[in-house]
Amino acid sequence: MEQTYIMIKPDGVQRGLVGEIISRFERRGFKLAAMKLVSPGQAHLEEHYADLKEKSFFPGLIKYMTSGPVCAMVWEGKDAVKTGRVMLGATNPLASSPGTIRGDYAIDVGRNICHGSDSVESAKKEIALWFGQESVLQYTKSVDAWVY
Ligand code: RTP
Repeated sequence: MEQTYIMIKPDGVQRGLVGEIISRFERRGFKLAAMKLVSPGQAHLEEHYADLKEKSFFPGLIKYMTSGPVCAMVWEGKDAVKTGRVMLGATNPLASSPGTIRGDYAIDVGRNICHGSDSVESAKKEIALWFGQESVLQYTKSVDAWVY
């Protein structure tokens, strides 16, 4: 089954949206494979967002992302990467449809609550960066037989 890296950004944690976001992925039928609350350092975030380092908003993005703890998660299921992005909504919350996480809870592109891997390849890199040798669990959920 496909895995994706989903991260609740500092504003999502501070606004008390961790439970809400986890709940949406659980209710959809995805399986939580790893989760931790961490305060990432600047170098770690610069690596995560390495492809954006030439963007004018990069310094502000790093400052925002180091402003508090984030909730790092791995979610697993059929088409988890693409579906995870659909559930998050567009990068700019004002362009996100109601019913998506950003469309329901955010306004500003610089405070858009959550991150989701944009491809299976990035998901693999991001899971390795955020979880490294730590265990991403493999287990059976009996409800899976009712989801698939
Ligand atoms: P993410 O990586 O956070 O899931 O976001 P994304 O793929 O939808 O968007 P990306 O273009 O990779 O941008 C990463 C994050 O940078 C911030 N951003 N600010 N114009 C701006 O001020 C601007 N544009 C992007 C957002 O936090 C975005 O999620």
